Amino acid sequence: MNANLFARLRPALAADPARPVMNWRGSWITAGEILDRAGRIAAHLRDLGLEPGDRIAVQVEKSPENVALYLGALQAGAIYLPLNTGYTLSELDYFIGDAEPRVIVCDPAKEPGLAPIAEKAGARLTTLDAEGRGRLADGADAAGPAPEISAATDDDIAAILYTSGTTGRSKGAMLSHGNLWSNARALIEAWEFTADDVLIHALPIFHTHGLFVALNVTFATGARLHFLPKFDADEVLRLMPESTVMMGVPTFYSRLLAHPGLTREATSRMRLFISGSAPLLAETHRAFTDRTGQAILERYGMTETGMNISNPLHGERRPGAVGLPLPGVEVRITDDEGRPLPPGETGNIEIRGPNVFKGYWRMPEKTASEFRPDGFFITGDLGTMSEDGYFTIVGRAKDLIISGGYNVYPKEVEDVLNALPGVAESAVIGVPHADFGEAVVAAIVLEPGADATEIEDAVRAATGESLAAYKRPKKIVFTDAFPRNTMGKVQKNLLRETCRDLFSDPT
Ligand code: MLC
Ligand code: AMP
Repeated sequence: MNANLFARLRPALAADPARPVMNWRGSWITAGEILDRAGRIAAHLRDLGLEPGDRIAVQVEKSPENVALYLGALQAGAIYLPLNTGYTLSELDYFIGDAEPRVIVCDPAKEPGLAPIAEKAGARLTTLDAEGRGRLADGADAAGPAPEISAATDDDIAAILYTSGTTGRSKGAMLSHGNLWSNARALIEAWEFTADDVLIHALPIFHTHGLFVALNVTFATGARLHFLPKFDADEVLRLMPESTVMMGVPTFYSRLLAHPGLTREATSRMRLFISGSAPLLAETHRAFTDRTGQAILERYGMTETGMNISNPLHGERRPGAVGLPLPGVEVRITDDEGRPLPPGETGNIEIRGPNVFKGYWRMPEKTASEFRPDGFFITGDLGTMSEDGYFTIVGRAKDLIISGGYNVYPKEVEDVLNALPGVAESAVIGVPHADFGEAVVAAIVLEPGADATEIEDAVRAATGESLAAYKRPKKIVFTDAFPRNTMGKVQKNLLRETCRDLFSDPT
């Protein structure tokens, strides 16, 4: 049997082609229309020279055509490589040079800048805009019949998602068809997704959460979705009476709580609110229950593994905890040698299961260093398990900031700052922020004689040029020296303490 993820998602869509499944700006798109577009795009990608196993890099705005591109790429046997729409050309240069895609799909506005990068990589460049128009769509319109679904095994790679690293160099996590399908099935079972569900989809579709968790689960079950270009609290509240489930990052929930329209009545038709990608504060969880009578279901995952742990659909959804291992997923807490620790003790969170990725693209040594000999993947997150089996994330061994659900590795930002004349050294930290959970802050030690105002301008110019907006420091603080431990390492925890009220409301 063909293990291509598309072959597994297709049956529920093909069962009733006339069924409206995706609401985009007030119009419903049918299952048959989505499959038709995916097939045409698959045919066009083949015309462009794309062969099974080739990478296709995609940096386009969210649209139904972008979804069809994802499905069409799978159908054609390509390895789908989605890229955050906020990435700058210098970030794209690295991803494209590393992944060597056969085809790149970009917004027409990015084409002039990307053309030399594509040429260097030997890739074909084509376009798709936010309205779903461009050379890719034209090519699909003119394409011949859809190709057969490309044959794949569970172990073949379906997608590569880049995830930043503590060294500042991003790594491409290779996810197989089997990884993605096993995780979709585990979530369908745990959250009891059915064709009766209607999902509010307000997440971007270039990350695991909005792409795999939300779309694979929806398509596999024949559920429907309200597909929004981005999160908008007014729009989400307007759609709640005709929806059953929402998946979001904690910022969605804090923004909803700040909206007077969030009431028991407004949410009464919803059966499930899911949160993940960043820690949900227990106080947000409780405030949401007080306002709506509904307990948010928090779950825990990551790019390399998909979803691992989830609070139960039936049973206690514990504020501050991420719940119990998903079906088929093994979770353990270990010491630094990988020895399991008893309940109540804090250690490394390690994962094993059919959801765990195949390794980092062209980085065998890095891959090997993140697995234990018995196959457990070391997540870099720290946690604890209670006597009754609930897991809680208590911190991160990796130096990582999560801002509004996006990951920022300080090293990448520090490298940009340290290269500026006048900066003696820098330390980038995450500081509590009511909207984004954590916000990026740069602490800088100036070289003697350097002017702080000039450096602020230089930082804004340099980060604006080379880093996506969510990675840029929201505030810069200057200090004479950093606190250091006896090994000379900057004590970021102490810096964070000093800066903890930077974003607090003075009132
Ligand atoms: C936008 N900005 C951010 C930001 N998002 N800054 C920091 N962190 C973020 N997350 C910038 C904008 O560029 C803008 O900058 C300014 O902040 C204000 O933007 P905004 O209009 O308030 O932001 P908005 O467009 O509403 O976006 C906020 C958001 C969005 C939270 C809705 O970031 C979002 O959809 N996040 C979801 C991320 C996600 O899907 N994560 C899943 C990863 S998968 P300027 O300079 O223009 O003013 C994963 C695995 C798992 O983690 O377990 O799921
Ligand atoms: P990413 O690499 O973008 O997939 O981000 C994955 C990281 O997000 C994990 O390693 C965790 O640090 C974090 N994360 C995801 N879900 C949660 C959660 N529910 N609570 C705390 N952290 C989370």
